[in-house]
Amino acid sequence: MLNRIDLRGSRRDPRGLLPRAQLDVSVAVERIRPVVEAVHQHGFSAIREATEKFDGVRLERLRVPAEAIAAAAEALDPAVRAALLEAIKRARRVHADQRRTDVTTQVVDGGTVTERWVPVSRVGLYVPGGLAVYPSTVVMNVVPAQEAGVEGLVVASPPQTANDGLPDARVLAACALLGVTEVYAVGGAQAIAMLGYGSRGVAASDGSAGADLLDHCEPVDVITGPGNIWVTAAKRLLQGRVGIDAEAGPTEIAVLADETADPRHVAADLISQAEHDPLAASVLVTDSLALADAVEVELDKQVAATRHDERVRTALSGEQSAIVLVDDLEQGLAVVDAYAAEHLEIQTRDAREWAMRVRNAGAIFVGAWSPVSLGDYAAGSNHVLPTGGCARHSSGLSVQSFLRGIHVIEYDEAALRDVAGHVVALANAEDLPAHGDAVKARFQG
Ligand code: HSO
Ligand code: ZN
Repeated sequence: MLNRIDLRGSRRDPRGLLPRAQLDVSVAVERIRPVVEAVHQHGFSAIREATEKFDGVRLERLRVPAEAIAAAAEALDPAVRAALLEAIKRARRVHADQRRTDVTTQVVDGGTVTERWVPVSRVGLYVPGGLAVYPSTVVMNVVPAQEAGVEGLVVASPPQTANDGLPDARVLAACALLGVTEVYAVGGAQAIAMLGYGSRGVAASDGSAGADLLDHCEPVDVITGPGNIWVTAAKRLLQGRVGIDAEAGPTEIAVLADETADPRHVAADLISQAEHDPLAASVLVTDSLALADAVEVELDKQVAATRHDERVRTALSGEQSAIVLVDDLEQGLAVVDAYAAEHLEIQTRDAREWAMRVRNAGAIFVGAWSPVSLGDYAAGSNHVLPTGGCARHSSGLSVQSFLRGIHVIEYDEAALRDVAGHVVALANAEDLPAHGDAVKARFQG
């Protein structure tokens, strides 16, 4: 079912070896630009129009009433409630440890620089609908923002015809369990535009903007959360005006395994992420031909029995999924490092040692008892992770995503006098003498 790439005996450069699902976000940006611009100009009326067109729902109001959120929490299946509470508790423990303390450096006598960590004021968290609904993603977005100390937390999620035009009930219930009260039933590019520009519209005077609407969404400072290509395109368009987390593409799992791995587990893990999306990538890198063959056999068996078999089969047989055969784990490590998977499992002898040597991955799952699904829901780690090779330069969502490190500089007279000559010399070297003058002025009669 999976393509095989045989690197045994080959010295091929592993960079670019594994094809990735082709998603052209720049084309999508052009498609959604008019929607985003309309929301900027007209606010509510444009959001309503886009929602009617793309979601088939006519919104009377954007904001989900408090009673609906409470009712969703009330109706939540007790097992799901207990699971969400446990997931929240574990995520809080991990993310609370990510909080930063301010650091003051005494640069010289009388001169300090303090790095002060300040949360952004207001964030918009996007929770997708689509092929699946994601109450767990509510947890993964909200917990780090709360632990960072963000005061204004807004969730946007597409309205579901099946839930009377409200977001999915489990998403609403997760909001309730986390104490989030500002939730909007808006999805897609129009949701991102609403979060970035607010819902009032700059052309409110044309009477179409719903200027009198009681539940307007005010603009946020940062937008996070995964979404489909339209959401990603809108985030790219809004970036700069607001901060965004990494662009989320289709999910990926890479497994580095040797002959000690259990083929049933490896196959199950490859299927678990393929279940998200026909464009999802599942990659096995192994030095054991016997394991590769056994995983293939298992995949045939398990895919036939899995619920979303069609989606999984499409993902596994796509060009973005593969079994890569290598001579040894050293070569395997080079392959997974070059690939920079969103999720990387290490199922080998001495797994922890191999894991410590990995440079590029969104998250690393070590050994036989740490499957990606554990991290998706209840390890305490975050599941909003860099895809598409972005793990080479970016990290997953964390408390840090919601903080700014502000430098606070405080020198006294003697300390400034001491360094004045250097400032003047550099200012002159850059032909910016007024910079030097600003320092000199303080020491001239
Ligand atoms: N594997 C997804 C997250 C997720 N899985 C949510 C299940 N629900 C991207 O990391
Ligand atoms: Zn998942």
